[in-house]
Amino acid sequence: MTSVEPNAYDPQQVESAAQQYWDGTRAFEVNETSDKPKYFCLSMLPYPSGALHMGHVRNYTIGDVISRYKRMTGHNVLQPMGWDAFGLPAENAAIKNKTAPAKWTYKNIDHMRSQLKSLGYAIDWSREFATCNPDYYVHEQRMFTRLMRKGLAYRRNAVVNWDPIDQTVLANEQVIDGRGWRSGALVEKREIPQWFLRITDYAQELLDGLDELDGWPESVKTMQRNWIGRSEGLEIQFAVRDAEGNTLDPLRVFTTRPDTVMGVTFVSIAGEHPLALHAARTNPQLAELLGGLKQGGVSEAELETQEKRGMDTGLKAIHPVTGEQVPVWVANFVLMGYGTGAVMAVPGHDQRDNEFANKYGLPIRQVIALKALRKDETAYDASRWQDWYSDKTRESELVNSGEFDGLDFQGAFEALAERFERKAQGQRRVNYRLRDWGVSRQRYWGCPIPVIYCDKCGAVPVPEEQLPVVLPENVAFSGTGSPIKTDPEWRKTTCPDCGGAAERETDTFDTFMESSWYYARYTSPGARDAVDKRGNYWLPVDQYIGGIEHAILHLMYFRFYHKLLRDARMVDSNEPARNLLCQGMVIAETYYRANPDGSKDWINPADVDVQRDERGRITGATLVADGQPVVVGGTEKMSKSKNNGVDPQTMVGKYGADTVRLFSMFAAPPEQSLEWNEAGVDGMARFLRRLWAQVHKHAADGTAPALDASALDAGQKALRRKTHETIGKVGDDYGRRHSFNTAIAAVMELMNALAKFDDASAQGRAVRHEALQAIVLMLNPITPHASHALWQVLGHGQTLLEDQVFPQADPNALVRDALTLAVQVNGKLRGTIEVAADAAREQIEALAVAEPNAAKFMEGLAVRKIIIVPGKIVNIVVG
Ligand code: ANZ
Ligand code: ZN
Repeated sequence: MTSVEPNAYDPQQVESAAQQYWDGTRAFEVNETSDKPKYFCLSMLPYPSGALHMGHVRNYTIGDVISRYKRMTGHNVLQPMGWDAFGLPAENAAIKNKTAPAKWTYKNIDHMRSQLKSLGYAIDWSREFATCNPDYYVHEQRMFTRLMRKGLAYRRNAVVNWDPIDQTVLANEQVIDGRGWRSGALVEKREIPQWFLRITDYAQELLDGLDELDGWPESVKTMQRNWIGRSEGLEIQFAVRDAEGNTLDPLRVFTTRPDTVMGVTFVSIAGEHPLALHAARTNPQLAELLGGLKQGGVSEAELETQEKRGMDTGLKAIHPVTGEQVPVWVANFVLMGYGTGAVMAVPGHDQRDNEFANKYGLPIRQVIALKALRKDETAYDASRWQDWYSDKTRESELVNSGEFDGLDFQGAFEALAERFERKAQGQRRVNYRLRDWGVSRQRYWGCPIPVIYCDKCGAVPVPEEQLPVVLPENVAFSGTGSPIKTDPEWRKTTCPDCGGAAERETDTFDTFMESSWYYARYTSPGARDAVDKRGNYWLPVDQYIGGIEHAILHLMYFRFYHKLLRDARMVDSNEPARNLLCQGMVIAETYYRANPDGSKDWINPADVDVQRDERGRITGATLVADGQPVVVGGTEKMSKSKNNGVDPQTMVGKYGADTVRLFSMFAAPPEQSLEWNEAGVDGMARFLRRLWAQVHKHAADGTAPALDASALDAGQKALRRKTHETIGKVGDDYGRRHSFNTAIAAVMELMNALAKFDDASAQGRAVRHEALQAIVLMLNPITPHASHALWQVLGHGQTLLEDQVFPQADPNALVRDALTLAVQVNGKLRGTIEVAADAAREQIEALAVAEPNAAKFMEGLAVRKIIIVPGKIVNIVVG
């Protein structure tokens, strides 16, 4: 691009010069010897999918702004980056492109690294790693073998969601309407041996720890609390008899509502419950039902919504209080993995039991009455069971419950707990919804689970000196089976205990394993163990930034792993991150053309010309290629499926990184959705060009004279006050409020004031110089390249702006020497007056009564009293 103006803003040139300087001086490499306070600013690491998307740009720009700001305010800032490099997409790409997953992954990493570098993030690249590297995953393998020895890693059979097409186990979140999220295949339940980490041992600590995380969003903490799902209740025993009257093993139920025990009219058990299996041996119909229940997903949401199904087992349970015999039913909504896999059914007061009882004609009995309802509603109406459903917040009492009648929830809970404990029929119990973490995956592209199976010795952890168990990278990958499962050689090994022939585990870890401790590895590059003493210097993370979609699983595992590191004496702290910011989505307009069959061809915003009305609203759009209209489909999260992604690389190429960064920080507060619109991007580019021109124009007049604060006239003082007010606001917006859009808006306002300030006097130039320097420094966290260049234009040598002190508001500059007071007549606003800040009372009174508009309203009336609210109002009382 040629330009006529010699000093035109050329982002490409400006950005590569700044980046070269940072690289050449290793500006963002940090160590632990600094005497400044440390600050660890961490953004969630990307999956190397192939190209950065706008969500990444937003996430990493927020992190970068905070990092640079913190460094400018005197902190030793670590901002690292790495790659969450294992995972399914690499396998899918390998099948499609016939390349090894490793090769595809490394190629993507190289490309995305250069994309990140083009955005100019202040990253300490010397600490970069990819989690698929054995130097990285050896540490989680070692951790796992230690956990095995401590009994915190164990193997058991577990029912899993099995995708028959992808040949893999799916997480509950990957089952959508009973089908595999990727393949669309009907998901089957399968039981296979798998490795688990005993996260449930930490359930209470994970729950309690949330109370101390003041810097985490309430919404995330609530989601975590619900996921842990602590409930207090009783485990109660029911004796069981079969149809012939033989006594079987008793069954245990878990209930949070022992107060409803007198309303139990049957017992429901899970299809996998031992009693169900026992009964099915002699009942082919039941056996068939149990087979059918294996179909479909295992998630709770799914169980909640699916049609209630069940069957009488023919077994009878003996009511622990009344001795009455109640039937035992298999019910599809009872989970084997929660509580005891058996529920005392109270159809009078529980929704699921109620639906079930209605469907199968089982008796319904009222045992709770709401005090508020009793006066006018006397007869219990089963169809209105919810009116009688009691929660702990509504005052209720027991009815039809014999000796327990009249007790409230708490009273009944205590009385029944005491009774069952005394008779050894039950005890108090705390249950968590949180399940142990199943870490086995039947996939190739993951970290090998370091276990050896020996016929004599069983499952033996791979000895530490034999780690890492390396995943072969140079493999042919067809998609039918993992290369390490199909290779007869890879698994062959000898038993570390007895030296006999043995086989390796061929499952790999869930990729959440790698992302649950990567933050710690950044602190200790090259350490022989996962973390060394540098970990305690940097940890906990001061600011963590990432997407809300990770609010539950990732953040739970991240907190859990930190506690494992602590218990392995590798870190001192209890929690991995003090502050958490979850950025909102990046959304964009969608465009499409409908096909005759109703399907839609989604068209990328880059290929569309948009028409807008005078208020900027979209009125129509046409396809650039043919000039014909397309349908405007509304804003949606940027995604492949709606083809509304805007490529960051294209934007950086067109406008420069600083403009892209500026727009993504200006267009919305960080937690809210950000709508990408190119008109807005254009506006940011214009703003930067204006700043560029102003600084150059100012510099062209030569070195500015020194500022003499005592020699300023009113206009100069006003501009200087504006400068320092802006400094105060921007510092607070960056540091405390993380409100970057308002910080930018304040700088823009200052720019506008500056544009109107045409004072060529010596002090005028000095005041302008101070304002421009402040603007360049204040914008530096957001537009670091332009700031780097403009700082030199303002007469400084090439330097690292992060080591300049962030501007501080001068309190003297903030003092106003003139005040504006409102003038009221009998309490009604009639005008304003300007007075000196130190004006005497008589002066103010004289100016107020002389105010022309106020004088009109006082005509012919006597002044009775003048009330002055200092700095604000003068009220003249007349009558
Ligand atoms: C009787 C009762 C009466 C119940 C009533 C509720 C309301 P939370 O709070 O989630 O812990 N339950 C227990 N184990 C279950 C399982 N494996 N599958 C499905 N449901 C199960 O829920 C505890 C309640 O969920 C328990 O209290 C039990 O039903 C049911 F008016 O017992 B309740
Ligand atoms: Zn052995």
